[in-house]
Amino acid sequence: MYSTFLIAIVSLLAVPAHSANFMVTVGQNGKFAFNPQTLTDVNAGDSVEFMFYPPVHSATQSSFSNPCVATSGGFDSGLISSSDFNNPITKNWTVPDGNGPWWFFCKQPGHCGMGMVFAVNPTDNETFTTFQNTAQGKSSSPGTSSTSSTSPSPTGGDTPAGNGALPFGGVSPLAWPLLLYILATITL
Ligand SMILES: [Cu+2]
Repeated sequence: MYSTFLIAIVSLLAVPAHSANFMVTVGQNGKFAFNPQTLTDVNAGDSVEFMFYPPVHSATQSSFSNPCVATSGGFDSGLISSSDFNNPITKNWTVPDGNGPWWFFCKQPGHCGMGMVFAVNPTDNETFTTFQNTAQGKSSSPGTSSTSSTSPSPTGGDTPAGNGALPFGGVSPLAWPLLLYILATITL
């Protein structure tokens, strides 16, 4: 009887705090990027609110090994077409049971290849950097680069969004359309 009481107390203490809501912009300021690009310490029952900016983007679940391929049965906002730069269209994803990681991309043609990807709870073995490099077709080696120092990933909530340029393998996301245009011109 006493132990039952104790178990009841312990399970009450184990109940997690209120679920959190994380806001993630998609394509804000004309960038082919999610912001933040990663969320960490996300728990089951939390929700991620994707905020879609013009012109057309999606938040579509994929996998670490195939960043630009939709996972069957996974979350997919569908292609969201918006024209109002001040009032993004929002879609919510409720985090399922488990610790993740969960991987996402934008399925509008061309965007994933420019590194427009997003991760929830990436790990030391499956890092966001590797995921994004794979998306860009730049996967150098399957090994993990455990010694490389990466800049601290923004954590959800308390990091100011919409700050300066995000690293895209050293190339500004705004430069990608220009690069692609130049490449297309050269091959013509
Ligand atoms: Cu997009």
